[in-house]
Amino acid sequence: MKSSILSVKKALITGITGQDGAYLADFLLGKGYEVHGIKRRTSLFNTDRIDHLYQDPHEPEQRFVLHHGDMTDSSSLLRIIQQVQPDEIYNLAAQSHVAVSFEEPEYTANSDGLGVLRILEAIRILGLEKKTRFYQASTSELYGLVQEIPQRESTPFYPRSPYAAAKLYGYWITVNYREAYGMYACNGILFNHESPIRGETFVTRKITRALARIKLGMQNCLYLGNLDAKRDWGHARDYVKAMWLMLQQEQPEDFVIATGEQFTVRQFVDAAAKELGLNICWQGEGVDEKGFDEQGNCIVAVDPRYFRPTEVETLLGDASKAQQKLGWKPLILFEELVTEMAREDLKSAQKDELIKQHGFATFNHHE
Ligand code: NDP
Ligand code: GDR
Repeated sequence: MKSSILSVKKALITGITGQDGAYLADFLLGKGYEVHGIKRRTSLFNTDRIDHLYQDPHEPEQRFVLHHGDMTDSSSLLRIIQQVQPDEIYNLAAQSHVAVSFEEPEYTANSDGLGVLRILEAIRILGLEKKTRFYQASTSELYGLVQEIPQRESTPFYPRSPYAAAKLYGYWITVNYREAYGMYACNGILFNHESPIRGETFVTRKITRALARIKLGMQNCLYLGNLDAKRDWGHARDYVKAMWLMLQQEQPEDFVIATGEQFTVRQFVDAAAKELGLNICWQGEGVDEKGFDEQGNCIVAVDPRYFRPTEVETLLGDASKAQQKLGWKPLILFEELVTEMAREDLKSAQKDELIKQHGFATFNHHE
């Protein structure tokens, strides 16, 4: 029927090939949205996380469409937004690795800071201020050197990396466009959230992936940086729902999204090892120089290469505003998250091992 076709909402997701983009696309398709995503050109396929959503472009009704674009390229963003005329934009694209931001600070500022401005300006230039609602992927990294425990919407920011400094600009330019032009624009200040499709170089996935491989004898040692860092870890599936809820309110506001529980990196290792039935032998506890203890057990060792010039030692969020106003609370907590990630990584390690046993090489990815 014509009327129902007309009422289909359109969402545009930048960073659709990332962890959150994939979960959000799935969620919005389930809500009946037409979902458009921006992916950047890469020499290898980068759509693994969303391949299950792919629709043959020759099919008549397209509900999932990908566009080539880049956060550093205004004209591509302008063209896509003009073409799609979205009701909602979720700006998830970013160089999102804190440690890498110390190595590529200028690029990080460009994509994570100015990139936000480019989208807001495109909305304004195209006269979509009253039509298009905007979500900015802000972060608990803004709190950095924390000024208050737990952190809430009113806690002062103190960024501790080029990534966080770029995101600080993104946060404030979103607030400014809301105030200056009456746009429906909001910041989700999301604390760390993970899943089995988390990027392999973030600490949680690095741990579950490595321990699964160690369990199968495919790897000897897991090298990590600061084991005492404390994080408030939730599940990405819960967090993308909060993003959507933020764009369904009468008034645009900023919200902290977190579990309210905190664990150290070391505790994450212990929980994952327990799930996999592995004995962890920590560096310095009867371990020889090659990285094995006397029984040949695996170890976890500290490699200062993974220390950051300035570290965020502790993060703990208070999401009571989100609970009150959005009716949001996390459904998946630490233990269930670790279990799901460890089991999924064990399955993929088993698959890799099988491929290897049948004479096909599997490659190690270096972190
Ligand atoms: P990922 O690193 O998994 O995904 C980032 C996405 O951004 C990928 O699709 C990536 O493309 C894309 N991207 C990177 N640079 C550009 C660019 N220049 N132009 C276009 N696209 C680009 O991050 P997450 O899914 O974990 O996070 C989503 C957002 O939320 C990010 O902005 C992150 O900073 C923020 N955030 C994340 C938190 C978390 O714990 N996960 C917590 C708080 C905020 P490609 O696949 O090609 O690399
Ligand atoms: P973070 O996530 O920096 O919080 O940013 P990450 O998983 O990279 O680090 C968490 C903590 O673990 C310590 N750590 C290590 N980190 C990595 N990556 N590799 C290691 O070997 C290692 N050893 C210890 C880190 O020092 C840190 O303290 C994530 C990203 O998703 C951001 O985009 C997002 O904004 C924030 O979460 C909220």
